[in-house]
Amino acid sequence: MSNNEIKIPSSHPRAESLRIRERLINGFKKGLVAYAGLIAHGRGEAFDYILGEKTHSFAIKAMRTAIALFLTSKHPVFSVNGNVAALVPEDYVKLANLLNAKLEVNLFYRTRERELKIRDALIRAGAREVLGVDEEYRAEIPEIKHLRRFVDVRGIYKADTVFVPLEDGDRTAALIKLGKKVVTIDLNPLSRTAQWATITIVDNLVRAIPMMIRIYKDLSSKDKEDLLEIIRNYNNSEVLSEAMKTMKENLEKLAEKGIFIEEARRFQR
Ligand code: PTJ
Repeated sequence: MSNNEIKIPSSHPRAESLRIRERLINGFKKGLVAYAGLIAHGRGEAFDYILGEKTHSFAIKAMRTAIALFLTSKHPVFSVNGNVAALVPEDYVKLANLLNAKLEVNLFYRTRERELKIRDALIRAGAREVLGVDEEYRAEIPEIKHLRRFVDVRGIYKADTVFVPLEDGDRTAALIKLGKKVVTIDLNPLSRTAQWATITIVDNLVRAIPMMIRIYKDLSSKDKEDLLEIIRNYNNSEVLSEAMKTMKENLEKLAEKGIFIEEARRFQR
């Protein structure tokens, strides 16, 4: 329980959203999440509200392509930040294990203490190996100016495909310029990361990762040629367009009514 000590009744209309928020606050109290991670989450919540807090077909399309890309990559690497470690540690580790992807701690607000705590959280969640915490394997990507430039030679440094949920735009751009494929999850289709990534999954991390595990089960038995066909048919610009149009249409529908909560409307004069 957080320091507010609130117990969320399941009858609360926003119970699920409050539970997720609580998970993040607990992650913050344990030292996994950065201060800015709380702010980032609030931003995500606002976009999720406009999406109707559900997974849309454009996100499923991006997830299917992402799984096809991971399955056909030589060195897929899953980057881990504080929000991922607090919100979806077990499922993230499970998906990485299924895809034979390396897990690497790579923080924007980098401190040694958080790195080690996140590594431990991943190990508790079932990770066999966690990269990004051993000084002896540290390499630098000079194109990145902030602390995320330090990567692991066995991981992001040599990766062909990197999964970076909730990422900073500069690093995404730098990884792309280095010739790597980048998959992100970002509820904001306008963010620089969403714009730069090879594949942008506009969905909530907490819905997307379990859904990707289900998609993996569907795609893992497919031939390589079928997977490559999925990748060839994908267009990230179209997917971002669909996400923005869905947000626009949702807002238009809601704007027609103004007050769209019927019970609240009854209390208006
Ligand atoms: O743990 P660290 O030090 O590596 O820091 C991680 C954060 C997330 C604080 C850092 O990468 C950061 O500052 O990210 P930004 O630039 O705030 O971007 C985060 C993006 O993720 C924003 O576009 C949010 O809308 C989006 N977002 C937030 N929560 C979710 C989300 N997208 C999907 N699911 C979420 N739950």
